[in-house]
Amino acid sequence: MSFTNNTKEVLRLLKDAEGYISGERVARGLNISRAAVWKQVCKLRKEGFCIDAQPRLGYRMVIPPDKLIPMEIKDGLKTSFVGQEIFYYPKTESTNLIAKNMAMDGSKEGTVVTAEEQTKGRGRLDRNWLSPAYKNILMSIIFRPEVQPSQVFSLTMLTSLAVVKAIKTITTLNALIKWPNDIYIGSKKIGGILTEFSAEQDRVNFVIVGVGLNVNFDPSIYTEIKDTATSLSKALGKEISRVELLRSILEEIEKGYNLFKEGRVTQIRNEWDTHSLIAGKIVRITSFGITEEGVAESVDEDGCLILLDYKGKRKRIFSGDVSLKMMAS
Ligand code: BTX
Repeated sequence: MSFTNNTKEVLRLLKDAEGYISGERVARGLNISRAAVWKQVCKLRKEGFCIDAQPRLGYRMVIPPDKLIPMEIKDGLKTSFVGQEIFYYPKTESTNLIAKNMAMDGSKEGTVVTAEEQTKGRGRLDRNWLSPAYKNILMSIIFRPEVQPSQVFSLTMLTSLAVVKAIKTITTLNALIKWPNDIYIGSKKIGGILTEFSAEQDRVNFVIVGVGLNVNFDPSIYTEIKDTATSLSKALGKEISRVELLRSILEEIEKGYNLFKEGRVTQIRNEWDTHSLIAGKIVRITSFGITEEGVAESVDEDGCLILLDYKGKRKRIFSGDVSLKMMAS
C-alpha cells in the first residue's frame, strides 16, 4: 500500500494527541474534509494501527503495541534502499518463503518482509525456528548482488555483524556471533540468520537473508529451547522496542552491503572477527557426515571458517551443510 503525505500527517496528529482528537480538528489542521480524514484512518487501520473512533470525541490512537508495521519502521529509517519497500504479515508460513516468491516475481533489492508469527519458520538444515506472535523480530531481505555463488555467504557475515552492532546501539548488550549464522548472548542463543539463494553456475539471481531475533519473549515456554536460548528482554530485565531495533538492523545491513558492493569485504571480515564467539576456541565440525576438530582461527572473505587442525594444517570450511560444536578449551 502506498501512503500519501496526508496519511503520514494524520498518523502524526493521532500519535501526538493526548487522548482523543476530533475529526474536525484533524481536517482543519490538514486542510482536508472530514470524509478524507476518515479515509486516512481506514487506511491506517488496514495497515495495522489500532485507532479508536467515538462519535462525539473523535479519534484516539490506542498505544501502538510495537507491531512491525511498515509505516512505523520507515518513520525515521535512514536507508536509501534497504527497507524502503516493506511487506508486513501478521501471520505467514515463513518470511524467507514469501521473500523468495517475491524475488522470483522480480521484487527489487532491499525489499523487506516482516511477520509477527510464522507457521513454518525455518532454520538451517530444515530445522524449526520457534517464535510466539508479536514478541520477536522475524524478517527477510531480498538482495541481488552481482557476485559468484561462492561469495553469497559474505551476506550472512555482514548481516550477523549488523545484528550485533544494532543490539549494541539499542541495548548496550554485547552479542557475539557463532559461525556460521548464530547470534549469542553469553552461552545462549538469541538469534540466527538463514541465507538462501538462487544461482546459475557463475552468477547469482537473488539472495534471501532471513533474520530471527529473540526480543521480548521468554524462551522457557518452549521445552525444545528452554535451556539453550535467551532473549534481549531476558538479558536486559526489560522489554525493548522491536521497531527501533529493526530500524537499526536495517541501517547497519545497508552500510555493510554497501561495503560489500564496493569490494571492501576485508573490513567486514575484520570487524566480524572482533565479535566472534569461537575465535581461538576448540571446535568440532560436522559436514556431510565428516567430523573434524581443531582451533577456529578466523573466517575468510567468503565467510568460510579457517580451522587449524591438530596436525597444524589449516582448512577452509564452507558454511553450507555444517554444524559446529564448541569443545572445552
Ligand atoms: P539454526 O538452524 O542455526 O537454528 C535452529 C535451531 O535453533 C533449532 O533446531 C532449535 O534448536 C533452535 N531454536 C529454534 N528457535 C529458536 C529461538 N527462537 N531461539 C533460539 N534457538 C532457537 C538459525 O537456524 C536461523 C534461523 C532463521 C529464522 C528466520 S525468522 C525469519 C526467516 N524466516 C524463516 O523461516 N527463517 C528465517
